[in-house]
Amino acid sequence: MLINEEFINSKIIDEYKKLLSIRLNEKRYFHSLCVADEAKRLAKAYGADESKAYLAGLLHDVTKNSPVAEHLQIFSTFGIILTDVEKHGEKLWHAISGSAYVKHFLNIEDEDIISAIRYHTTARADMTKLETVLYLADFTSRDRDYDDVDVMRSLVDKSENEALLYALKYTINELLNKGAAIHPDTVSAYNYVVLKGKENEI
Ligand code: DGI
Ligand code: FE
Ligand code: FE
Repeated sequence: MLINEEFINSKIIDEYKKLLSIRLNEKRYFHSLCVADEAKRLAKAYGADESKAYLAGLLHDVTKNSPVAEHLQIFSTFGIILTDVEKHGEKLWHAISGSAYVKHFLNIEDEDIISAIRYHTTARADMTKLETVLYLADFTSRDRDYDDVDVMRSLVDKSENEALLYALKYTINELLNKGAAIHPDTVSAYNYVVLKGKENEI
């Protein structure tokens, strides 16, 4: 891959931005640009590939504004079978359809990027560096504004694991308060980080 700055200013990235500006509403398009910048910054701090992080950040919500019919079409075309929790959690669909979209329609072959997009909403146990970077960048990008955003922003600069634990607790709490189902990958991600913390105490 080209060196980071060259890649980020390349025609390829311009083309992706153009596509996103058509597919997404203004707010979501801006969010995507912000997550790309934040993912690049965190990649540098955590030792992940900055260009891959930027691209994964840029494309992570590519199907976020898609109508139900498009998600369903992607699922059936690529043989994706949803679990019950996924069927009833429409907010989870864009991570699943988005990863298939970048793989099959944008011809992105890099499995790191594909899986970072796939798990950017639920997280999962034992995430790769790039998966973690994207998951956290989605919480701390400069467009974000929620109660604990300042805490999250200081945590990502302090400790990857502490930030991850805080983000997972925050999400699980929100879901509990809403009475929503918690995806098993989210539970596994939480358990994994908690147990890893205990191991380090021994
Ligand atoms: O797409 P974004 O808004 O940028 O952020 P995101 O992809 O993290 O999506 C956040 C939404 O996903 C939020 O409304 C909560 C929902 N979500 C996250 N984890 C789970 C979940 N919903 C269910 N049902 N279960 C989960 O484990
Ligand atoms: Fe998302
Ligand atoms: Fe997002």
